[in-house]
Amino acid sequence: MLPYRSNSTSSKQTFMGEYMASSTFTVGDYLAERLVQIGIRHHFVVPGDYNLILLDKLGGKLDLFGKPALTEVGCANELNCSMAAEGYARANGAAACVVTYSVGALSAFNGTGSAYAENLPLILISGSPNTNDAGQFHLLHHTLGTSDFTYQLEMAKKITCCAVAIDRASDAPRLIDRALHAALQAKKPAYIEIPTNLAGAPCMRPGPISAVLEPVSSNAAVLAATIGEAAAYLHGKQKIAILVGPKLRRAGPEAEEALLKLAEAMGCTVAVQPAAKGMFPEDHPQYTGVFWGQVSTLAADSIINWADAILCVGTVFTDYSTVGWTAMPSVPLMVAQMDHVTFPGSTFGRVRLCDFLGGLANQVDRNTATMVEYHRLRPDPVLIHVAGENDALSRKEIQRQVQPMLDADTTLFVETGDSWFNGIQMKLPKGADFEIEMQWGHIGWSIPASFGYALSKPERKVITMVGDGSFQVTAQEVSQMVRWKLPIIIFLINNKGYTIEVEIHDGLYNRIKNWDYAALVQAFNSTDGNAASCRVETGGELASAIEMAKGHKDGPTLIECVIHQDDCSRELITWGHYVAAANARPPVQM
Ligand code: TPU
Ligand code: MG
Repeated sequence: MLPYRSNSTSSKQTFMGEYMASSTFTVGDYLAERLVQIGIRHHFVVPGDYNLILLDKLGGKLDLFGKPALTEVGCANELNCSMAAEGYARANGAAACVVTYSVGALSAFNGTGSAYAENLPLILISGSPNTNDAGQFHLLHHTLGTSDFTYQLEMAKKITCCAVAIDRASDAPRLIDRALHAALQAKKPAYIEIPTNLAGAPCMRPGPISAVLEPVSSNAAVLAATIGEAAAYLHGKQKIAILVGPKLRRAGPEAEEALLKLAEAMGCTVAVQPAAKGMFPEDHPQYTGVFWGQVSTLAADSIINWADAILCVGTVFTDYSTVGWTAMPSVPLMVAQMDHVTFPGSTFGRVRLCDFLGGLANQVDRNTATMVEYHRLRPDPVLIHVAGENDALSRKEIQRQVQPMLDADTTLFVETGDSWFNGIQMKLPKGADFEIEMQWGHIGWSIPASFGYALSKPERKVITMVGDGSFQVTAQEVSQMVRWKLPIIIFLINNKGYTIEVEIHDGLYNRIKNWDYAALVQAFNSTDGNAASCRVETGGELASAIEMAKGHKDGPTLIECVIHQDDCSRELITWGHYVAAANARPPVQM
């Protein structure tokens, strides 16, 4: 790990020095304590003068053994910082991103939007102007050049479940707790704004953390009624299927376990939406693939379209996941979400997903009709062509060679682009995990997000598949993988352009400047880094590069895989046609 910054708050300081006696408990200390108590161990930062005292406080928080309780992780810019925190929240359950006012926060809003869309409790913390400046109508740097300093809070309200600005130190405990509680409950981001002259201001000590952590429990009467309604919905149906969506994981491991129990009690087929890949074990006999209409895997669509009842769990139906609205299930749905369940004609609130699924498992009848039919429909395993050593590298050959790298310890990150389709077609062995950002779909997400994820779970083998266009958006953050010596393996698929956009709608704007990606990573090494990188153009070269990557442990490995510009998956082409058609629908009202 990196040498830790010295705790400059332990001695008196001159700048804002009046609050700096080491024994004084401050607003910054309060925030640090709460972040640690909710399980955060790293905070992602870009410094700026409005947040420096706060950073000192967060970095100065010590654990019982006198070691830093929060490890500060500097990022190259605030977009990457927020995306790294987003990835960390996927692995850790919550994350913190600390930035400066406006110039930092407005960039970090992007990763915050991702956390909202992807249901992750990312705590965005921004330093802000001295509390005296607004009343004195001062014009300040890093602002719009007016004396209104409320705009950032107002903007944050739209992309978080709770946004608070601390105007007085005495309000800090209440407001910080409110924001953290809201984020953890809703699995959405929250925003906390701390003026530069309040981070070091004296503050009350926190009460028990249960006030922040305790989940809202199911209402017993509603739970019983919901389970009764669900049993009635399923009763008399002949062909029942389960469809799992991405919100299942956000409801916690208890919900995933309860779903497994319910599925086994029902004995029916279980398909997943693309963004929920890996949320039901792929080696389970009831697993029937990824359902997204015509580009489904393992013929999941044939069974979902045959079913007369679909129990949807954590599902999200969007233009992308329904392949341009061509794959909305046609039967009336029962949809169980994190805290409510909806039936055709009724909805029940204050029901925790794990309680509902677990309770229903004890009340359902076993009905294997969809499994019986699926055995007749299940496609035979595809015969995979092994390319010759000197054959030009192809998308399929990359897929074939990456597949055996996936094991129980692997987490596969797939980026927007054909990497989505290539990754979704891969088979996840038991224990392997899959991360995708399909709702927000920000190109470049996978580089900082896999970095943040790997910091939280260094025991996992992280593999990232990313296109050349996406890589160019956030490439700098590979340098943090170098700095932290994280052995992330990046497969950069260089098809010389924005192929996913080509398949939706082509134009010259989809061509990009080619880079020497392998050389760029060497530049990040400078004098003290140990990233490995290479460029491969044949199957044989890829095989050697993978062997090299497996042995490279004290830094990332980037393998630039050069393929032909027109080499893309059939699924992307099909999906692109339907998404283009959905985008092109004429206005209903002119
Ligand atoms: O495999 P391939 O070539 O499709 O992937 P690559 O090279 O990463 O290209 C991705 C192209 C792409 C764009 C430009 N996918 N979506 N977009 C639109 C877009 C623009 N800006 C952001 C931040 N996110 C986007 N999704
Ligand atoms: Mg590309």
